[in-house]
Amino acid sequence: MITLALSKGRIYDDSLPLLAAAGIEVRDDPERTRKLILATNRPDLRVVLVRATDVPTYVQHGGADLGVAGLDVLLEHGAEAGNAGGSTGLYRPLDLGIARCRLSVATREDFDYASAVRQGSRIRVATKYTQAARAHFAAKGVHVDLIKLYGSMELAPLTGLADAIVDLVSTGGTLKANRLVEVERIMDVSARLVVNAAALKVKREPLRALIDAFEAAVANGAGTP
Ligand code: PRT
Ligand code: MG
Repeated sequence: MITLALSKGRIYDDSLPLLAAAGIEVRDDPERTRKLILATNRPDLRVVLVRATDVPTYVQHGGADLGVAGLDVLLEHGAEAGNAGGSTGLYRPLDLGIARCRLSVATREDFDYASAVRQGSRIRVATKYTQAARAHFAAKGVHVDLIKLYGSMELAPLTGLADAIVDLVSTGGTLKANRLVEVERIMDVSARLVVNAAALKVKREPLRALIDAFEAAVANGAGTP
């Protein structure tokens, strides 16, 4: 049996066309069932639904053989695992090009980020992405006090909790609705296929075939809308 870890929402939705292109159909709709293990048209393949941030944990520890996770999630997970940039036991073979967004710095419209940076001021930055943020500001030589949040980062500059946030942006609608402006793009983000390294040895043939099928689907543009 091969177990594929996905998270509900955009990762699942964007993965479906890639799965279809690889000849895989999921038997249940995650929005309509409370099941966490979903069968597919392949008797040897099942999908497990986990939180987006738990996908690398499942794959790393063998709760799933492979999974789909955003680069943002992988970078933060790697840092927590004490291994910035990548995690032991996690093989990252493929950029799926789905769930695309960017990690950016945003501030209130009336905060002069450029001059704060130029003057070498200490900037208070609220974010869920502390690892990526720390690396970014360290590389720029900008002094920051990082404030870890778990959600609704947009609120931080509006309440005076922070001068800036580091958050994911796709349409920019959320920033705009909260009168924030994107002042710096840190990196482009997309979802990656991750595979348990030990499983890749034990279940080599079927996992290789699956990775190849995903690769072909990506190359044929199945993941791009
Ligand atoms: O929502 P939950 O707490 O369960 O978990 P999650 O937020 O980790 O999962 P989910 O499904 O929201 O995101 C899964 C992955 O999708 C992320 O890890 C990213 O790699 C990717 N992704 C792509 C995004 C976005 N686009 C995105 N726009 N993840 C989050 N957002 C959020 C962003 O944080 C901000 O609040 O959407 C808002 C901005 O969107 P715009 O369109 O208004 O700019
Ligand atoms: Mg979310």
